[in-house]
Amino acid sequence: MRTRAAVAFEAGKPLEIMDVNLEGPRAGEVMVEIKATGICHTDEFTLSGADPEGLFPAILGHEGAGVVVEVGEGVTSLKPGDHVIPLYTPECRECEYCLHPRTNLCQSIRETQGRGVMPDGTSRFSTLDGDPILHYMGCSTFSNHTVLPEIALAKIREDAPFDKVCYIGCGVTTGIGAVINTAKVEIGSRAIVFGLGGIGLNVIQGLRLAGADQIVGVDVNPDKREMAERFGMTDFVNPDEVEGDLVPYLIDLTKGGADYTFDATGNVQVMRAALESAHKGWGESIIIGVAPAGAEISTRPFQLVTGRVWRGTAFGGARGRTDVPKIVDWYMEGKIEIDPMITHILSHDEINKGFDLMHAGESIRSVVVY
Ligand code: NAD
Ligand code: AHE
Ligand code: ZN
Repeated sequence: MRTRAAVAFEAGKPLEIMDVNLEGPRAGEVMVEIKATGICHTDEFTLSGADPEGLFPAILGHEGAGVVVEVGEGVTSLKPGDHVIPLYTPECRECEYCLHPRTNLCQSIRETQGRGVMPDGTSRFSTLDGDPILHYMGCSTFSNHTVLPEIALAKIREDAPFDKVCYIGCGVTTGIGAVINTAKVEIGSRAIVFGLGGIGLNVIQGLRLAGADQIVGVDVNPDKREMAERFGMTDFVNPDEVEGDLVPYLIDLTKGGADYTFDATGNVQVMRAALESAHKGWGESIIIGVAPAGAEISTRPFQLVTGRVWRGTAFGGARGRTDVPKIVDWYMEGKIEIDPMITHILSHDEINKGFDLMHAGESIRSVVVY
């Protein structure tokens, strides 16, 4: 069939909106009509050329929601009409990783997903001239229709609005999950969140949900303060306004260091500050930000010898098919908020504007509605 997609032909160039060919789902695959997609910083990271796995031409986008149109042979868990959220971290429930209690990183299709193809090694997308176009993070939600493996789709309730719950496909789950699944924050904790964007704000609402007493937000953009306070931030720190070093300032503010710190910037200097502002003896620092190709983190080993812990999290440690429908329920029951973070709604043709708004620091989440 023909569908309309925003195609990334080259790093650093705007997406081109065009008709493309999409083959129907093969065995174990599902075709989905995407109704809404969020633009995540990671899409920009790949489009800019900073992703070592970045491939072109490709149809980016990994944060979406839509409706099943057609299922391939052998698909049992989904049928046409079901509402779904695509999962860049699938959940096969069979691989060594899915069976291990300490990870959500299902590896059953990771190799082909990283090469921009379906598990059988081929792409379903091509130009109208027949040239192949690659998939992205197994999702390609910047296309009105896409094909995904059955194990990469979470079935969700039908009354959930697509233009809001699409954000659960990455940002919401990553931020809240980092607090609940990865850090396992306890009631009464002190925490510091570096970066108050689309991820950091969700870390903040996760900390509020977990009952943290002190939630310090750190951002170089003072415009991020108001929204972060609305989601539960208790103290705001702009590093550019701190006299002297940031780390001792934060240690003092949190009475000896935070129980938990989170990097939601992707900047390796910030990651170091996050680790070093965690409490001596027990503080844990969680890296969420994705750093550019070749970047490395460093600290003195003494920081770890004296009890601080450095950890990372992908998709907030969530097992998508199991956890995403529950997070949709939390939203529908009013336990978490999403609406205020969706600052811009765009048409498919306006998708490049979403990247411009992100560069200008003017948006939290831009959502494209098809
Ligand atoms: P964003 O651009 O919306 O937010 C980043 C924030 O960091 C901005 O508010 C910016 O002002 C602030 N910032 C930049 N430099 C800073 C500094 N030196 N000190 C303090 N604040 C600084 O991005 P986002 O959508 O929130 O994503 C954040 C990071 O998380 C990105 O690297 C993204 O790729 C990554 N990410 C990771 C996962 C995962 O599963 N691990 C999932 C989604 C996104
Ligand atoms: N090259 C990666 C994209 C970069 C990346 O690290 N992705 C994170 C999620 S960021 C979501 O906004 C991730 O979960 N990685 C796990 C993995 O196995 O790469 C890609 O996915 O193509
Ligand atoms: Zn993302």
